[in-house]
Amino acid sequence: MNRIDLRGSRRDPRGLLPRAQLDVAQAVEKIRPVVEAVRDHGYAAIREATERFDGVRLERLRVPAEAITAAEKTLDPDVRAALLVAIERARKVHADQRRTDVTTQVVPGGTVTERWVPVSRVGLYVPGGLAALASTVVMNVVPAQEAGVPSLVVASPPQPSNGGLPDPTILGACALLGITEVYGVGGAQAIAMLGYGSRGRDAADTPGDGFEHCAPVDVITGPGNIWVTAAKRLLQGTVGIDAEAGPTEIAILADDSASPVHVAADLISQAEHDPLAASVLVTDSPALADAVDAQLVVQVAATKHESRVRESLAGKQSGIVLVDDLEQGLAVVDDYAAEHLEIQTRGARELAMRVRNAGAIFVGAYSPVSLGDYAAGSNHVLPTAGCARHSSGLSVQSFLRGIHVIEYDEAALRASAPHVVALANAEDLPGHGQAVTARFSGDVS
Ligand code: HSO
Ligand code: ZN
Repeated sequence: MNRIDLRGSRRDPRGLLPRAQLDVAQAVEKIRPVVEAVRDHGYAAIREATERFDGVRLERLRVPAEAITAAEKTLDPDVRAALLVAIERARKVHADQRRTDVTTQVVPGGTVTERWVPVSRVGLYVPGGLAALASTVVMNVVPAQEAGVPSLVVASPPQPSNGGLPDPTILGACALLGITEVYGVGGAQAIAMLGYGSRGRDAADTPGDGFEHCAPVDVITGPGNIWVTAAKRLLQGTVGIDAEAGPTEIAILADDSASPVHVAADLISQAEHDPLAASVLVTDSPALADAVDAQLVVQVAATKHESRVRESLAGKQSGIVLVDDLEQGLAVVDDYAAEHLEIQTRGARELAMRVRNAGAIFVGAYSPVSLGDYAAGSNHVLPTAGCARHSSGLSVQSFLRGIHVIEYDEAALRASAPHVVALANAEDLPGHGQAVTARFSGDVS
């Protein structure tokens, strides 16, 4: 791997490891006509785009209930059992994220209540083909369910290999989660369908009675390729959108107590996702750095997706950073704000508590990122590309709105009137003040 030696230097760590830049803005212009066609013509445009991009002729949008049930039955038993464990653990963690309404007595007779209300309908996009990740269904659906979202739908590309239905493992995961509304549509046209619904503005194009249309959702979440990301960007404002996910990242802060075998395996585990994935080791131990490099030679040669992993580890977004001590290491990882940060040092827990920027932190020798990807109970939809500086991963909170409910009685409003009037006049908006004073028939100046 690239080696960056920061020892004895006060070099600013910012920008040491350049992140992959995707040109989403350009992709937005390419998919704009598809999204607008779906908005205007609904199903007719979805069909046309699906034939053009996926080579599948659609006869319906919605996956029949029997196909979802059948997919659950054909799940490999070990995969089924593991999905159930993943779901149960994620439920435990996300159930604890639920929020309770809080009423604050601001003044005698005047209260503000914050009511937490789930959005009504959520659309989860699940990519198909190589990127069909059943665990991602769990990580998106569980927080929405625990938030209390009443209507949840999944869209996933039709697979010619599965008779034009979405990937069977995705369907099986939906069944285990109790999702019954699934659409076999992918790409930008799926995002547009979720955002605008499948009826289209032009009623003449719309199939009539008995056709199972997709109604528009309020929030769209889930990963996807650049076209999906571009369509989500275009739909933003019409619906709520989760963060744009870039290539995955792992940073490991380690000292000489870490096992080079574990460190190398963990770096490979995320490099396996994508040639653009970033794997970064930050250490104060040159001996560990050398031992990890040696381990990588052995482990990369034996890994299944060798060429992808090689490309990712050799990329300029990946590398080993040598620091004088763990204090400097902490500054480097904080600046980098990794999607996943492992701490494999003595006193790892204390160090982890001091980290300010990371999507998720994995503490000690027995908490690898891949545990979190599937079965720790934590969420694996996390901020990439440095967004951990300002954002969090997917959670129950992502599907809730906090609504302030304000209730003052007459005496409380009367006592507040001078303050409203003063500020209203200062902003030259006297009508605001009058809306209060009008209630007291001129007895407030
Ligand atoms: N590491 C990915 C999530 C994932 N890994 C799904 C395997 N399956 C992004 O956090
Ligand atoms: Zn992963």
